[in-house]
This record gives sequence, structure tokens and C-alpha cells, in this order.
Amino acid sequence: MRKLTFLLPILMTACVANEPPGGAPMALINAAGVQIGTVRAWQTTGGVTFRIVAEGLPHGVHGLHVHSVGRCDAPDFASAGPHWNPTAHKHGLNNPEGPHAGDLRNVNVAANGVLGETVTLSGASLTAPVGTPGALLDADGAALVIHADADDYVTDPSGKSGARIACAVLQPTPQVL
Ligand SMILES: [Cu+2]
Ligand SMILES: [Zn+2]
Repeated sequence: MRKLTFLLPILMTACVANEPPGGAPMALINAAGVQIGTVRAWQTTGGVTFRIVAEGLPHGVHGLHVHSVGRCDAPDFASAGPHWNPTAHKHGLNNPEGPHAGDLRNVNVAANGVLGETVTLSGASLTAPVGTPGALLDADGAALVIHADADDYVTDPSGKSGARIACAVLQPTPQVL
């Protein structure tokens, strides 16, 4: 275990070497409370882009959302609260009454359990002052959550995406490009 803990940051650094620079890597933890990867975030004109690199996840398609509280208490991550939804919409990228501001597209975990995806949350900001429309980091922060199942993009409140299996507390110090 000590060897894995030591090697993981090196592995992650190698994996993201060719990606755009983000802020300090944020820890992605699983339901056992073990770090399985990192999330980097950076601001673009269209929103916030997240680069997620992890291992040891179940193969397949998984729902991904920004949740409204920056707290990842294993094992169920209920502490992260509901989807980030400052404009009081319903869940789902394909929901006529949606989406939540924190709804993202699904991500794919490879057969070997590795996840490496870059997704953008449009309209969001990690740098706007608290209270500004789109400001992601309000007083209680925000978290990025990966679910056990795919998000159907329609069903309120979570797209039938099942249990929360990984979580990262978003940090307010991204590099602005
Ligand atoms: Cu979620
Ligand atoms: Zn949602």
C-alpha cells in the first residue's frame, strides 16, 4: 500500500503531461476513502474544464456531476449534497426542464479500470466572486462526483446514475488561462 501511494502521483503526472495546465491536482477518492486519482480544473471562456485521471474504477459508462457541497465523506458521499443547481432546473442534459448547472456528460472507464477524460462545465466559474451567477465555489464549495451507473440525461434528480462511487472536493485555486 505504501508503494502504491508513493507511485500514484508519479503515474498521474505522467498521464497528464501533455494536457493543458490546471491548478493544483485535487484528490479523487473512492468509497473506501482511498485516493484513486486526481482532478485538475482550469477556467476557459466557456466554463470550467476538468481533467480526470483515475484507476481502479468499474469498467463502463458512469454518470458525472458537480454536486453542491465541497465535502466528500466516504462511503456514500451523501455529504456532497444534490447536484449543483443554482437556477432551480430539473436534472438532465436532455430534460426540457433541465439541466442542473452541475450536469455533465457520462465518462467511460476502460476495461482495465482506468479513467482519463476531459469534460467542460459550461457557464461555470471557479474564479467569479461568491454570489456571481455561475460562481461554482460558494460558501460551502462544490464537489465532482462519479456514479456507479450511466446518467440517462433525463430522470430527475440524478439520471438513475446510482450510487456515488468517487468524489473530489473542488479547490478555489485553478490556474486561469
Ligand atoms: Cu451526481
Ligand atoms: Zn443533475
